[in-house]
Amino acid sequence: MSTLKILIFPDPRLRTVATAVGTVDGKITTLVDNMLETMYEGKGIGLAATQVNVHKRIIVIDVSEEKNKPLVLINPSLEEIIEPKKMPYSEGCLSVPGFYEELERPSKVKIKATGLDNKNFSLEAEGILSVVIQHEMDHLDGKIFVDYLTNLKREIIRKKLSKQKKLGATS
Ligand code: GNR
Ligand code: NI
Repeated sequence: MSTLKILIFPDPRLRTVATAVGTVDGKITTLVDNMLETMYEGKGIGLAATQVNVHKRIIVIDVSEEKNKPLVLINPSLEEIIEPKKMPYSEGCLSVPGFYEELERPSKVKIKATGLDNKNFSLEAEGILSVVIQHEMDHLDGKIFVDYLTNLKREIIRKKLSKQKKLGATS
């Protein structure tokens, strides 16, 4: 296993719309292993392939306390918004390091996806899992949580991260 480099906002490659995975093969399972290692190393609770510059519809998530319940979603799609009532949650992103902002998303959703075994399944998610799934599915469509903020807030974040990159800052 190895860790992968995470693209940082405003990298334009984060705007790529990912394409569907055909069948899950060894190449995909290796990528998933490396995405999980990258997510755990970054202390993240989710990671989309887009963030590691692979533009395929693959998401890994682990919202467990013990960090031992990886969830892999291949070609995820939203089936139903079960509870549209918005849930406020302070979101962060490994591609937007150091910035957290409260967003509101539907609190309960039903999604379908393919697993590593190539089988389709449905999943009802609420609470933080619902939030993270929606955050990750946005990445696959080239969308980042800062897109929901005011232009002013997004510009401030963009300028700070661009300056850090120029200075070669590590955090
Ligand atoms: O680690 C992460 N934490 C998080 C917190 C609130 C809402 C969404 C997230 S996902 C984020 C990891 C990440 O960037 N996934 O794309
Ligand atoms: Ni993110």
